[in-house]
Amino acid sequence: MPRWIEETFHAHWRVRLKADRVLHEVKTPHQHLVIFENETWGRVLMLDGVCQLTTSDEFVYHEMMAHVPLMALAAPVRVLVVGGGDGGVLREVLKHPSVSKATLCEIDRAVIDLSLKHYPEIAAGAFDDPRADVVVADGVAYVANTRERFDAIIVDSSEPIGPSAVLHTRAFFTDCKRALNKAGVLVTQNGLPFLFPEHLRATSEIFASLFRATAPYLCTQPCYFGGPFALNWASDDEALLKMPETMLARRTAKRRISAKYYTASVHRAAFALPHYVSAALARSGQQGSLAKRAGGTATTRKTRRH
Ligand code: SPD
Repeated sequence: MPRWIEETFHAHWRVRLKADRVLHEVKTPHQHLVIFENETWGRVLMLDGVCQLTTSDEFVYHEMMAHVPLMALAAPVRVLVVGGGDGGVLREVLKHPSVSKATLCEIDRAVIDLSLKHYPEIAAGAFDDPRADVVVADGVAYVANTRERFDAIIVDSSEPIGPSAVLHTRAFFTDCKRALNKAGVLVTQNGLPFLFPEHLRATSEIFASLFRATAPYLCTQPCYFGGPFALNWASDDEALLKMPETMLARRTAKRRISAKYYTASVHRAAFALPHYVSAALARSGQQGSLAKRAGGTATTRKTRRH
């Protein structure tokens, strides 16, 4: 009798994947973790009943989390990844030759160890790169206490439930801002706007109150069922959102970034929002900010509250 493993995140519907072989299942000190094989998707990681990645499509999310902020920066040097224990974002960050240190702060050692064991091709050696600094710790405490300053902070969290809930709060994003260099960029995963517009709205409101320029952007991640997946961008450098496609293309070539999803034109286009997404943001009172579009990017400006 084959086992089917369900995503249990949604109250009224379930997606289930056939587990051809369960490779590991454990209740870690932080969450329920299961890794299994599926003929269509490859190896699958689910945490607390939510699909986090599959080896067949992980490149989409990991490339867009890393290259959109880093390609906008002329020469990113210090990067912090919060979460991301599978190493996929770290792998993409380390493709940028100017990066001299990439710190990855993951709360759950089991995610790192089991990812390396069951799909080492995702990290692809990133954890052994001398520029990688791997810290097993609570990301909230790490960001609150670090004296380092980063050119980019990438929050590769799971959903705002369980151990990741704190990674979606104003307090955490405020500390991220403090830990960024002046023209640094913060990006976070922001869920499925079709199903959880309030998640995107809440993060966007926090970002707009902390930063001069914020904008959600989208990618199509096949294993995250429910439409385009949102990432969210915040920075005090407004020019970074207006980076011309030609410049992004030049940097991609110069840095010799090979990617399967990211291109300079995808980068620019990702900030174009379907109406239902911008309408969800407008409902939060950000109408004015969304109206301020600069070459296809939605730039939000609000009074800073700190
Ligand atoms: N709906 C799941 C969103 C998960 C985001 N994090 C994925 C981790 C992959 N590195």
